[in-house]
Amino acid sequence: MPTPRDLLNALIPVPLSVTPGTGSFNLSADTTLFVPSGDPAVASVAQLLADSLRPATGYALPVSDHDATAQQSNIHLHLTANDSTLGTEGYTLTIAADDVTLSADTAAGLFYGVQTLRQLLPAAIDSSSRQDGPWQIAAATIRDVPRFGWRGAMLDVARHFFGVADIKRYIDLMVRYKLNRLHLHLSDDQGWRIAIDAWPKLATYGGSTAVNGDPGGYYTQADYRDIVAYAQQRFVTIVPEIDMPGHTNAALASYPELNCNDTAPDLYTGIKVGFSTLCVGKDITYQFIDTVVAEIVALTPGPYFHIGGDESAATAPADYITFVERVQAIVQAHGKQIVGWEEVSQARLLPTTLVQQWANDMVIKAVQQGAKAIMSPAKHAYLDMKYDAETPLGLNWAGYVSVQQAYDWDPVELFAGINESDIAGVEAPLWSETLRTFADVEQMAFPRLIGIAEVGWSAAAARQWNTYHVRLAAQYPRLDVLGVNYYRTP
Ligand code: TNX
Repeated sequence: MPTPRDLLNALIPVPLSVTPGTGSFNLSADTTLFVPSGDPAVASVAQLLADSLRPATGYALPVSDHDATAQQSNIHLHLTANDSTLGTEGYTLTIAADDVTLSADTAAGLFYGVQTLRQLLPAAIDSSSRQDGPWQIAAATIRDVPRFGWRGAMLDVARHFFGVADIKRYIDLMVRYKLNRLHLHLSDDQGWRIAIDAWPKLATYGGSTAVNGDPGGYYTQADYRDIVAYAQQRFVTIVPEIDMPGHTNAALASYPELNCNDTAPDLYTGIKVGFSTLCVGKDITYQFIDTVVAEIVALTPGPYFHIGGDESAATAPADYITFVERVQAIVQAHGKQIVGWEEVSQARLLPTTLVQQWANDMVIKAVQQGAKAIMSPAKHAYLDMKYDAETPLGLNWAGYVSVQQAYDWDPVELFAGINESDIAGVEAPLWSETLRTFADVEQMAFPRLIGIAEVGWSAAAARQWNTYHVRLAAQYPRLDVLGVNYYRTP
């Protein structure tokens, strides 16, 4: 069993600074969580903390805004008045023998401090049934600020569909490691996964199947709102992606008028890419996109809309550029910031557009136009790549991505000419051609996603594989308690 002090050295992502103190704090049946009065966002963070600690401890852990007591053994959440060094997501966590004090400029910062606090308790804290304590936390002062604002995961719900409960579980696992963007790949050749009222067959027909003829599915707009609200409460921004002009067979099969020859193709359940395209020359194409964007934007409080744009081999190159520029204007008119896969770099981009690197160096062209980069290099960050030759699931077109390979890279070292200030952050995509169940998703995502989370949060100088893999081993008992089907390194 690791000691409280051991856990202080096992945090992932590794914080900016950890200064050990003397003794330890004891979470007890008398512990109260104190929050400032009149701040529902902070109270919600405290409630999430209390909810996460109650099952294993069996303690009441009330949340109160009457912090007038001289009692000890409490947890205090404070909003600091403009400690500009903490930024919008940083926090300070002070653990003393008597009390725990968590401070941040924002509720998001407090939420990240809470995730740190959870990792400082024994793994049994995550059990859904009552466990024996003691529930001690080593005394320390921790100051922590993320390196990048975009710390993402992407789930391909198009090749195989994963329901609302699965998405919530993914969010729960992500936020433990301080990830803050969940990009949902909502449409592809094999399935359209969100109901659009004005074009209902997209979901009911285009969403009816999946790779290999596996069951399809789609989110109703109520489901989608539910996901967004759940994510928002946990400071995760949902980034919806409608992939276009390629990767659109499901839409083309649902509505013949979207095809240049007015003929709907069959639904597709294979795994080839690059054969479908919306009809770039038709007005109805842009009416369709405008409606789809409008309906999704109405469900999306986050500032981003991802237009895909990858692997459009069936679109003529000049048409591709025309298309991306027109769609960029549509999304801008609906008030969202555009995200696109690296191929969109060939078009004239808005300076606010974000470009997601995955296979090559096209993103340099985007950065030269003032756009910022999201780094998802397939050979490090693609969670659908096999770990090694023995891995039963996944693909290997970008090579094998071992646990070390997923961790041991740095976003600024990928391309000469792309500097820290050009980079919005990192994202780990998980494509689901070979993943039929959520247990399969967990097998590919864990533990590699934890490494990507540290790449996104922690300072480059603080990251080393030699110390990381020891800290990662300390996470495995937690994943065991949570029932995560993670990949065990041979
Ligand atoms: C390439 S990455 C794709 C996806 C596939 C993935 C499989 C990207 C933008 N496009 O359509 O699912 O490879 O790894």
